[in-house]
Amino acid sequence: MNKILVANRGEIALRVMRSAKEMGIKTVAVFSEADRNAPFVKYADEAVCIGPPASSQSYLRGEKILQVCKDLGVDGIHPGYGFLSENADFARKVKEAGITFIGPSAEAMDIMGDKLSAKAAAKKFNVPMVPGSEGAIQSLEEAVRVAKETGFPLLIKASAGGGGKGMRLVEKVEEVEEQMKLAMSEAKSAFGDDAVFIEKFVSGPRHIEIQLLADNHGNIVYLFERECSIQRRHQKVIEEAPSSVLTPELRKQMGECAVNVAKACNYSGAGTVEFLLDDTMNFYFLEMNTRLQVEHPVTEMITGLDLVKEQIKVARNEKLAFKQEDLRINGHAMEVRVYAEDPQNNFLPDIGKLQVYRIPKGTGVRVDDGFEEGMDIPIYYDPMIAKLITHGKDRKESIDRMLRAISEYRIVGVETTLDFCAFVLQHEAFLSGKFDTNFIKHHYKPEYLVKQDKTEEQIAAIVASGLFGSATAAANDTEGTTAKTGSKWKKNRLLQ
Ligand code: MV4
Repeated sequence: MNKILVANRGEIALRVMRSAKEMGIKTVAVFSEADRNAPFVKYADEAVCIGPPASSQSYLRGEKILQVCKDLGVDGIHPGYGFLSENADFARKVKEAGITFIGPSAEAMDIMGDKLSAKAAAKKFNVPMVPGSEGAIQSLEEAVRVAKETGFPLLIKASAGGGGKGMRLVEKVEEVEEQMKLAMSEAKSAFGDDAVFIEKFVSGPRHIEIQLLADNHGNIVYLFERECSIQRRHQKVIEEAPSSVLTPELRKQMGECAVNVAKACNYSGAGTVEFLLDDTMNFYFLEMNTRLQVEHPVTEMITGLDLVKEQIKVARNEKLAFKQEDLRINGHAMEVRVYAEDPQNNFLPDIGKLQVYRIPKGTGVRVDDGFEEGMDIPIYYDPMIAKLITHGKDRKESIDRMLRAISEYRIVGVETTLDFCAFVLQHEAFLSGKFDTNFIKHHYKPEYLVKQDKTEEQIAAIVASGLFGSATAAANDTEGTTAKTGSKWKKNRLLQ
């Protein structure tokens, strides 16, 4: 492989290109008009504008991207995450064009993209499932019968859904028929497929996912787990590896089950198997993500591997250079997602100009970002500014390091989730490891982040950034009147 096109944008496009560069592989960026000045565009050896800002007119245009590949002699495509990364039809077209798709086969993506076929495949390998229906529910009568057998509360899930999309909670038998009708019509309009299934509702579960790596020669290893239980409306807030609750025995059991899920779809490349873990430490298969995930850096920190390099090596048909016995967990890693969202205002996206943007540094700190000071956060895409990752000898050190790194981060111009993350990291329930996917619902109120005098905070942030002159100029710029002033919240301070 001599030249890779990255069919993505932002931090992940840059992250992929860095690994390609280390491997001596040329890189091509494709970008929308909104990303013309983005670091990933400057970093690439070649860059081509593929359309207007809207994703549907740029990053989702598979045919256009394939044309760029042909024009520039590209021989591999890395899809990153989101956009076309889990689109089996795109993977098929890439292959038909004689280009290597850096990811699993279209067939594996088809099986795992449909939750019912994913469960059917995994079931053949004795992977534990939440009790519920066998396959799609065919009638309202069947729904009522299965619901009674399963017990309440239960979930109706869309087979074409996933990641929390297309789920309905049903508390009692009288609601089953109505909720079934609603679930099916919603699934039909959202996904073009009305197939739904029933699962018993696991209350207060933890979200544990296993990172896998498989080559094209039948070798599969698990790179241990990530715990992603701290979520808000199915958006992950904090991820860590390893989980603070898995024993070595449970880790091995879940790892081997995940390997079986990969076998069930003849998987190749990097992939992730999601499990729910209940309060009695029973685990259940949820779904498999057939892409590199946002939170992959925590796995890189504890294993010492570069997952993008591994993906590229697998795509070049190389054998994995290590076996399961060779792998060890080294220390502990945390990741927080830094979003341009306002935690005081229902996490509404807060887009605008990064008037001051200074990243934390030092031992055990990694920042994967795709912005520079002075850039605007575009309104067209996910408002994630950066991923802040720390590594330490144990969980405590990774948390202490994260709090230190958050306190060094300087962002003026947009509200961010940094202080909100600091709140979570200092909470007794988080520190003790006794938390589940309801943490934010149970423990967070906007009042817990203390409002601070705007002017005082703004001056403090600008002075601390060492950019007094330039930031003052920016703040005085009359054309910048829509740009907000800095973070209003006291750093790392907890009410109560
Ligand atoms: C569940 C569940 C409880 N019981 N399934 C949400 C995302 C999707 N991957 C599956 N999800 C859930 N499925 C049963 N049978 C609870 C969730 C869930 C959840 C799972 C992982 C992380 C955060 C979550 C937040 C709410 C609900």
